[in-house]
Amino acid sequence: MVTTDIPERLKRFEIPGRVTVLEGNGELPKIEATTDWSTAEIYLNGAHVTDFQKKGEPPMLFTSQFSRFAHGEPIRGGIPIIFPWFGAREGSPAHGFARLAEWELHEATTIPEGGVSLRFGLPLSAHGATWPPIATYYVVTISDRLTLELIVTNTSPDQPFTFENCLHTYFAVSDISNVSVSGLKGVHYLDKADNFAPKTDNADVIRIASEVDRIYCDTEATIELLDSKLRRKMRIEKSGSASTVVWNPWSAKAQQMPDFGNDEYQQMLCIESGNVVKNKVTLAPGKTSVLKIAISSEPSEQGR
Ligand code: TA6
Repeated sequence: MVTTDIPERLKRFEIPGRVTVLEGNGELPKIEATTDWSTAEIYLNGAHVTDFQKKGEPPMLFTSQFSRFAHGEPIRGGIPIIFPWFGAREGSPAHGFARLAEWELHEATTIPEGGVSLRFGLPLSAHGATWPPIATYYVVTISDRLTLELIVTNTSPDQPFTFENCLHTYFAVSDISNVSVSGLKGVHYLDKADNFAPKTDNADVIRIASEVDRIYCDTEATIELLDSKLRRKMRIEKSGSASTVVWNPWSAKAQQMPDFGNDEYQQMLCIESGNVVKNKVTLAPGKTSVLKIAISSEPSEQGR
């Protein structure tokens, strides 16, 4: 049930100068975190990180000017949590129910040297009655980097649990023409923009000049996203993730998306870490899986 006093209920998690709970867009509760190095904002709706910015740097995440902000609707941008399935599923919401649910904030703490850690839980009510018993947590740690952990435990006494997950991260870029991506050379991928055709790209870096929707499988490699205009390199280090998805809708698809500007494809690139398609996860009863990524940045003198 939707209540308007949620921010008040969350006030007990506030930490002066570090963690503030306030009303965000669409009157949704939002947490603002401030650390010695950075700021971040997270909506309870989807446990959705919509902003991460290091002091003195442009934002690292892109969120659409046209995003919906409403209970039960996905936010366009930031880091949607894709779980427990990736992509379309007949009769069910695309990309699973985790990004549509209002998560609970369980804990907010400071960490040594001025960082902040927030722990969220996915309420059982988000699953629906027929879903297998699982416990799902999300830990967001903000410091000079943004670290995210999606923790899933199969609480069934006797049934395995199979799922997909993905941290569908929208990176902010100066202009898509200034961007190159490294870390995926020679890795097999399924080209969703070409009817899931299996392909391999042997170029040292990927540049984006048209629609790209690629599911790279069997790779735990660190990815680097170089923005030559900003002279910034963003890095995605990961563990517990065997898939990387690279997505930019480009112009024609952008125009079909009601919650995305016609030209916004020029300002973003999704590089998503998770376990999808052939890398889906099966958890034995009582077992836990952790998908962890750390997003950092450094200046880069490298041009194009
Ligand atoms: O991860 C890439 C993708 O699956 C694309 O195919 C694209 O449709 C995108 O996610 C966005 O999906 P959404 O349901 O958020 O519109």
